[in-house]
Amino acid sequence: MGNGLFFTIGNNYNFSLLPPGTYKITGIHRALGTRTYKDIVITADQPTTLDINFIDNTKPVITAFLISDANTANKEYTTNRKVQVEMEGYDDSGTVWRYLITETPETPTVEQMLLGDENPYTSYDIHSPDDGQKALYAWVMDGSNNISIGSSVTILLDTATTLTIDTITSPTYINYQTMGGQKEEGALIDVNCSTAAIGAVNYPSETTWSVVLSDLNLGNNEITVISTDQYNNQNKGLPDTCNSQRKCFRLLPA
Ligand SMILES: [Ca+2]
Ligand SMILES: [Ca+2]
Repeated sequence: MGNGLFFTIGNNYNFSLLPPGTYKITGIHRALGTRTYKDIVITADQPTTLDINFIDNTKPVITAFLISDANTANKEYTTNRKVQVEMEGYDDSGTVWRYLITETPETPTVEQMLLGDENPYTSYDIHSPDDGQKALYAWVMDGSNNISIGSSVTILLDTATTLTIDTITSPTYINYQTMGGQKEEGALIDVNCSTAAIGAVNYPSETTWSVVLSDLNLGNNEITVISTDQYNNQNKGLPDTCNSQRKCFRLLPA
């Protein structure tokens, strides 16, 4: 008897039967049959019962992870960044300590897990920019900071597109003008005006656009701006002056 002795503790094992020494003992989870190990030291005056706390080395698991459109319940396609979530985790200790959803496959750190929720998510806002196939990853952590393997699902995000047009100067005496505004990332801008020359549309950033119009006609120059995202959702510029439903430069005689 002594170092390295291996035995299994039955119910009500009487430790006083053991001679002094160091023992490696095995605990078997009643439900899972998983084993954990712990070294104990038995001394000459050992009491007959011991309070043994096994170290939890067993990762929790994601037992369910589903996302869907909150209105249609469609699991493959959504028009809303806020999706509905069904999520369940399990740990051998009986308690899942934290739940977390991420948008990258890397295992979160313990600190990141602690920023998660004590309860399973019921909804989630997709943060990553742009539309397209979105992968979400679910994670759970137990009370001993063991983090599960991630579970992932994907859904196609197809949001309505947005467009803004900055305030323009009108009426004006200058027959060339720059206009621009905000747009959805990934969307393309189309500018039309039958009474002026239209330059190429520029994209100073992923979410802004600008264009130069020249040779404006005297009088009203109605301009139509249409934003089209990668899934062909369209948004047209808001109504403006000149009795037009679109932006309008009124060019005055010099
Ligand atoms: Ca565990
Ligand atoms: Ca969109």
